[in-house]
Amino acid sequence: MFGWTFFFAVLIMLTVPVWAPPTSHTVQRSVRTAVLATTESYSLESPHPYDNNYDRNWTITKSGAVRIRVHFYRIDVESTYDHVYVYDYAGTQLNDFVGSYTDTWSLWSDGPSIRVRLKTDGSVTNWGFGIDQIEYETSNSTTTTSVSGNVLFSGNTVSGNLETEESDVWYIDVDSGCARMEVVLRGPSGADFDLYGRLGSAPTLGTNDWSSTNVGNDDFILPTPPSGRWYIMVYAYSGSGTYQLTVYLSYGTVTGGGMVTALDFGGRILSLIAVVVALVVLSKIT
Ligand SMILES: [Ca+2]
Ligand SMILES: [Ca+2]
Repeated sequence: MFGWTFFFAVLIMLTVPVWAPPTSHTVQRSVRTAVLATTESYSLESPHPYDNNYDRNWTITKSGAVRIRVHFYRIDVESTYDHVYVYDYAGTQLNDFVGSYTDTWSLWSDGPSIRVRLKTDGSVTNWGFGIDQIEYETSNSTTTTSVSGNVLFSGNTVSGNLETEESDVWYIDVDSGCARMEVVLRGPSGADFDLYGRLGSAPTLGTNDWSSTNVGNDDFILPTPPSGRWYIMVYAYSGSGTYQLTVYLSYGTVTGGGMVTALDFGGRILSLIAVVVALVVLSKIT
């Protein structure tokens, strides 16, 4: 008899933590950036041979590029005394080539331009440098947002259609004294659409006041939202199709601070039962 009650008491103790209310139902996920890489031929030659006391810069620019690098098919400058420098878009030195190289890429300049410089001293001249290619990357993001006209009213379900990585921005006006804002998103089957919210202006993937990025559908609850115009973005993380979005605003007091979900509630009931059972068991043991 003692053995069984003790066994059940231990079992309940072990079980209870599993049913503890979840501390958070959102996860943060890194944002993918679509990038288009292009390699193209580009001809840039120093004088062959170069002169003594020579110092010249060449800047290569690709508008719209997020980074760029150059390919030297040959570099041949006097060791120690003559230099081929490469600088990034901001003027920071990337490379300092001295001596002989063939088939060499520079480091990446994280901007739309890159600068090459040849600087020589007062004696001994060699062949110089030759560039035959550049490689650059441009962002290929297709995300567009439209804000005007996409107004929401509490309890009214709206819908929209998105392709992967597209987004819609809606807004709803929240008055002072709002106890809770609940945002419910239902995406197309097999897709993963997410929610981003921001007070006062349209959210982005990187700038927002809250986000809900569960796999599949999302239900987000914000207790006591500050009053103002809340912008809510629906983002098609993966898949495409039609979604439904509903925002519920509750005014007045919401029991339990507005954060009690069905699972939380069930967990608390189970915890309560566990405590009562444990007390009964303890009273029998002692
Ligand atoms: Ca020299
Ligand atoms: Ca989701």
